[in-house]
Amino acid sequence: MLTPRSNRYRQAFDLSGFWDFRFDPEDAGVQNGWQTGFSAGRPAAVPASWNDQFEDGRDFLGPAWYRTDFDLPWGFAEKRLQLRFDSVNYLAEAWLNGQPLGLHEGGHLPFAFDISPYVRPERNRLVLRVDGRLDFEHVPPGNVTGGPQDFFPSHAGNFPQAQFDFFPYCGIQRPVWLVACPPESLQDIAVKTELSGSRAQVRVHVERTGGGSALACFQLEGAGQHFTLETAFSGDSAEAIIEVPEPVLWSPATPYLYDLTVELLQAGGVTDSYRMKIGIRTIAVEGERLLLNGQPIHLQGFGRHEDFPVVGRGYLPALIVKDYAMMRWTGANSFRTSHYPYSEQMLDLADQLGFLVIDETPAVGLYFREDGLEKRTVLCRQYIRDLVRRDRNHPSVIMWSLANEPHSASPLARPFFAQLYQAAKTLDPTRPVTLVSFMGAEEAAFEFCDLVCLNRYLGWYSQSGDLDQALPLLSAELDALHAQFGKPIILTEFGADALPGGHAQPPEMFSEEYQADLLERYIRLVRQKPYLVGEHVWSMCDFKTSQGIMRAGAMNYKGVFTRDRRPKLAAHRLRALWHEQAE
Ligand code: GCB
Repeated sequence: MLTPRSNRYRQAFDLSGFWDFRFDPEDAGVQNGWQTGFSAGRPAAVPASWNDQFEDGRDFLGPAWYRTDFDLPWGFAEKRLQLRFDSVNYLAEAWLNGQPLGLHEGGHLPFAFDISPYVRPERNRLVLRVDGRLDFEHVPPGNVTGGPQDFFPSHAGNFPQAQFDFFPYCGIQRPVWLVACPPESLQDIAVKTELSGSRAQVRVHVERTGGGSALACFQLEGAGQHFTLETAFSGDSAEAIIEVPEPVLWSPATPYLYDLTVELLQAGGVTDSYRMKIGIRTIAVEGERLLLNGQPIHLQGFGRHEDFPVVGRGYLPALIVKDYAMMRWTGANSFRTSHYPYSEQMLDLADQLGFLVIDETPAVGLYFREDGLEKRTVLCRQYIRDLVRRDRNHPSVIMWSLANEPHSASPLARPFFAQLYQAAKTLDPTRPVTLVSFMGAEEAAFEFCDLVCLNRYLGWYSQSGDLDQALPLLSAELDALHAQFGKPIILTEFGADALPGGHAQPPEMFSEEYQADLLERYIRLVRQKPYLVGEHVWSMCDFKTSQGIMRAGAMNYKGVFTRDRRPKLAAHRLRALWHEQAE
């Protein structure tokens, strides 16, 4: 699915703004009333989570109703029209002018409905029912009874009862687009880059809608070079391989981007065109190393969240800029989109600024029981497919993460992840595929994943307060995992809560000093072991969680920045360490 863009042939109109909104606690289905015009709603901002916008809806997870009216903008007549939702959490059902458009399950990834048959030049009414209620069959799951919450003290008895450690924000969380394309248009573009010697091969695959004979024209521009190639469509697809001598490679040090333009040529000339930025680079696992453009790379950075006061998980461009500024200030070169795909705009900036991204599906807190397994399998396959299709052209994305911390002890886990791993590899053979686990030696999926990604909290949840005991145990476990799997390891989470402004000498738990010391000792250990190819601190910023006895103020305080992005002592410590490593 192509990211919405505007040019001479196509147009994307952002429907963001204040939409009419109401909660529907009785699940009474107000849809019919809303079609015909009664207005009992209140304004809600789109995009944003609804939970923190009002006094009375924080823990209300749905269903709720959104409604907006629009006229077709100038130039939209005679086009193929779609409504594209960048992210709605969790179930979304839409109607246009009373006609059902469809139902979509799962937040954080885009979906689109064709609206050409139902749309009018004026006074269109779009109605959306959104349901974010937690359910054991959903991914991520919630309200699990007799289930694995016993394993996770941080989730036991929390409210709302999420099977994961972040607040289950709901609503239209990213922009909604009205997209106009020519009746026959470009549908999808996939770019792969390979290096051989001092040349690069840029392989571009394009899909279109409509039949008849047509050509695809490919133009690549950058670094003072310009390449043009034309190929005929065979059916709905066309492919070109562009040879680039002496390319400028994309990397964190030089995040160089080329312009790729694809045009659709039919009898009358150009009928559609799409331009995008691409980077030329390779990423591979070789032995116990991770190689970017053939050179070993070490990841230093964060696990994090899309989370901010008032907007919840809503798209906030200034926050994205700020977060990159803060990550850069610490010396980070990478992050993981824990525990769901982030906005496409976040990845656009990663491409531009040179950050490396582990791109994760929304499959967090998975557990394995026969009931509901089939549905979860279908959903997880949908997530990996939609994630790869959305993000495969970003040079910053160096790895796919299938899941975070599944409860893989069940024998059902291995075949489940083997299948997902294969699906990811088929969709994208160019990137390593991994899974993030707390199970260590017991994680069956590590046998086939390309890297081992491990979360560890020794010195916090175990060996609490005792780093002298924690560190040797961690060191021994890492060596054993390396001996067992023979793969590169990334420590994808480690950390300690620190209450902002809490101090202690000698350091003790919940103080800023203890957090800074724990992180420093972990990082110094990681750097002694060549098979460890990355360290991601948990977490970049403090973030909102469900309420529960493990989370004072319904907050996870493992951030090295506060929720409003002020550095704690640990952020300064990381800055010193990561700059020292760079020297
Ligand atoms: C984890 C989870 C993360 C939690 C973190 C914690 O292992 O992956 O979502 O927030 O631990 O702070 O407990």
